[in-house]
Amino acid sequence: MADTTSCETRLRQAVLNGDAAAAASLVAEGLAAGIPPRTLLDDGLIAAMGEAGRLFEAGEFFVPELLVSARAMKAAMAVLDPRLAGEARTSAGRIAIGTVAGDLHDIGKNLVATMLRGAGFDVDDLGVDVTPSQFVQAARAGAHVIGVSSLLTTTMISMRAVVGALEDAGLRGRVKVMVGGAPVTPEYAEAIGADGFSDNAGGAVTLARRLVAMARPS
Ligand code: B1M
Repeated sequence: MADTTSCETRLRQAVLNGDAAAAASLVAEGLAAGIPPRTLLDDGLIAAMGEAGRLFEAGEFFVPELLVSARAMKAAMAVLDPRLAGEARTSAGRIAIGTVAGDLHDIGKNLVATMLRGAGFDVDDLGVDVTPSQFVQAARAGAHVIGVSSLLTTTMISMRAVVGALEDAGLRGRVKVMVGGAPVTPEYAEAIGADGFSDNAGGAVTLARRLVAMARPS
């Protein structure tokens, strides 16, 4: 009998099972069947990571399970990325993005970077465990916007250090700072002196456009 379970549901399950090959081929199958890339992303991949977090909190998943799920998500993202990125050609501005010092979570940050590239930004991805001085270096290299991601309540405090380091380097007047990540709130962003916050990748693109216009007045 044919499997009538939706592609998004099977994709979610493949990521939770840590089955990278199945996750990648389900994305390809979904795209070929005409399912919009954003549906596969939101209802398949992001939903799976949310469920992995819930299982972790409930004591049903441990770090190894999170790791294999994250690996499956990345394999699926490699297939989805070109379809999310679109075909923008002229540069909308320069953004350096990274995950703060002490924090190794990069799935959300990578997603934001993909969406920014798709919207035409030149993105310098600094990776994970990025120190304040590395963000300063990226600003000196010409970034209009510094994007800082954090997934842990214990590391989000380093976001304040990034803003402080940019101030100390005398760069705060010309570079804007945007922050995001699951524990970050608009109130926290304001309290640390960041210029903007978004809780999702699409919103990050809208915010980046606004911040680049402020950093690079026409
Ligand atoms: Co970790 N982890 N983890 N983990 N992990 C969380 C974050 C946690 C909430 C799980 C839980 O308890 N429910 C919890 C944090 C609790 C807290 O701080 N209050 C946690 C913990 C405790 C830990 C460890 C300490 C576990 C341990 O070792 N005991 C450890 C820390 C390691 C470290 O970083 N030093 C750890 C490790 C890991 C893995 C390595 C196993 C793996 C990460 C793999 C990787 O990223 N390469 C992992 C994972 C996968 C998760 C969960 C399950 C999923 C995170 C994720 O990828 N979400 C997570 C639970 C959860 O979030 N529900 C959890 C999907 C992603 C698309 O969403 O990253 O939120 P997100 O990004 C979104 C938005 O936030 C926003 O846009 C993105 C797209 O919509 N956004 C931005 C993100 N950055 C932005 C930047 C912007 C703008 C928007 O501008 C610059």
